[in-house]
Amino acid sequence: EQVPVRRALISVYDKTGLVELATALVGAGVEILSTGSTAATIAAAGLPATPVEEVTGFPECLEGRVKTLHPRIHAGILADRRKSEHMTRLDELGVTPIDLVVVNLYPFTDTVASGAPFNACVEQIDIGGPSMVRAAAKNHPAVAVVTDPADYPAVAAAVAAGGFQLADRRRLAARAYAHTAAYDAAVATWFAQQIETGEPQAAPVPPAYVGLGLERLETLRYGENPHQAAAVYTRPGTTGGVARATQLHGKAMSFNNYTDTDAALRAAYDHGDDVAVAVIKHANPCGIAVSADGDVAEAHRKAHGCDPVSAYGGVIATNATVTAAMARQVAPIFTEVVAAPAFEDEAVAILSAKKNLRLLLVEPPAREGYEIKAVSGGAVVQQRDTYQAHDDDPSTWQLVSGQAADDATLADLRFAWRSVRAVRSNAILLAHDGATVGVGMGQVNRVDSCRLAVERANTLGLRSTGDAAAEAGPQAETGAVGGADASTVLSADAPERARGAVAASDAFFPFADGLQVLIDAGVTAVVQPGGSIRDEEVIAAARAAGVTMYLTGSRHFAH
Ligand code: 93A
Repeated sequence: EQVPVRRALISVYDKTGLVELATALVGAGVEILSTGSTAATIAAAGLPATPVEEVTGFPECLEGRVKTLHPRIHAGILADRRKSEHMTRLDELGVTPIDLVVVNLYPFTDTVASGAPFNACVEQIDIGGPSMVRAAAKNHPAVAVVTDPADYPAVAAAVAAGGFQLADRRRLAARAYAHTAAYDAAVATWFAQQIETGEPQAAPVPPAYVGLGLERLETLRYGENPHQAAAVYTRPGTTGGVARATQLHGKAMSFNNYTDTDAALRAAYDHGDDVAVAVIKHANPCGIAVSADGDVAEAHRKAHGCDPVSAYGGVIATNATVTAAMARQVAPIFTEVVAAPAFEDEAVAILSAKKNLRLLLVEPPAREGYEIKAVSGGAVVQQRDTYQAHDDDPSTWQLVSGQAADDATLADLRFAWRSVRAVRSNAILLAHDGATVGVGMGQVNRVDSCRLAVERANTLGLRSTGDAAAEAGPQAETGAVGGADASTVLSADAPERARGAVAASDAFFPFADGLQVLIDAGVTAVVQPGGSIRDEEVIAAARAAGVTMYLTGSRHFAH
């Protein structure tokens, strides 16, 4: 099972850790074969490396397009060591086997992200690298394949210890295929977009926003509706945010995708260092959740569970790396966009199987800056409602009714207060255990928002059919989605999730009636700005019910 490494082929674009790895391999008596600038880097460190040309007897040519694409390389990687015919044939052909392949690929995604022209992007599609990676992974019973410089120390250790075990080579092979699948998915998506876009169209939107310092990035197929012309603009100097995202997979982003993704990012990035996931539809949260253990898959399960009916066709954003575990949960749910600062390769491979799902790599959005809203005859411009506002800290709040909240309740109040500002006003948000359980949004009076939050909390939840089901993930389906082991189902007799929940209100209660709706539903603690001329009535209602109430002193409308 343990196969010693005698010969390694190293061909890497990213030279991180290369010299350290080569030093270790040479120290273990391994012969290194290498391509152009990789070989030069190794030689410059005073280490021996055999150029691939010496093995192939064929010069690197066509501006580097053909380097390792040669039978002497691929036969060396692919020969099945368990078959004597293969080994005899290698001998006859004078080919020496290759036991370790270390490759990282041309930076295609970075090139696209840099705004390089079409032909320059095409040139950065690596052909020889993925061929070697896939060949080595196929022949994992004998060959180890490494695509990530982070693995080099482990590689050096394994080689020194006499070679890799079969289990290691299998693990590396699985990761290698996820890596090349993600790479090809990025190429395919970009290519399809080039065809869709075709020749640059005449500008459908006049460059009126130039005066606001914005630059047009791209023309969209249409706006909020198909009869509206639209384009995406960026503010020069801005780095993060959805306008600057790199798309890894899926159809071109639509106008509504941009605005919903922006709302989702805003919700996901509003929780400090906590790992958070937000699911958004029509600019409002279907669910938001954090994971105390930093487990993004858990946060997604909880966010999805708030309102699985509405999550259908939604946009998901997180402030953490999308893991393969989260990707497996998302895959069965019809979703428009998944936006994140990073994705595991395996997650990209899983989600890329969904033709229409857009995967967006997004740098954290800027916390400061201005928002522009067009009004007839002009525009209004305002400073952004900052993430991590000063009133996030419960120690700045004033307890006006009931007992001081215990730690768990206070954590939920803090979560609810940070979440409610991602909800369109009038906003009432119910939360429990780091997750929203009921959201009342967009009503023209607060009492209706309270009713809506309670009604949605008590009708839309996931009901577990068994204890294990709670761990099974969001399998609730809305017709078009099929969950194989749907041990968690959308319930007709859902639990009363408002009972025992905490509530946040984006602005003060003008009367006690809205609060009374929450009290009657069993809400135990409330956080709200205060500042109504009827605050006394409102606080009296809370006191009469023994409900804990904190005032924050500031409000967070969002329209
Ligand atoms: O242009 S290629 O598609 N043709 C090849 O035959 C080939 N062989 C290795 N790209 C090829 N590579 C890639 O070159 C590797 O994947 C790696 O990214 C890069 C290393 O080249 P160098 O050692 O010259 O920097």
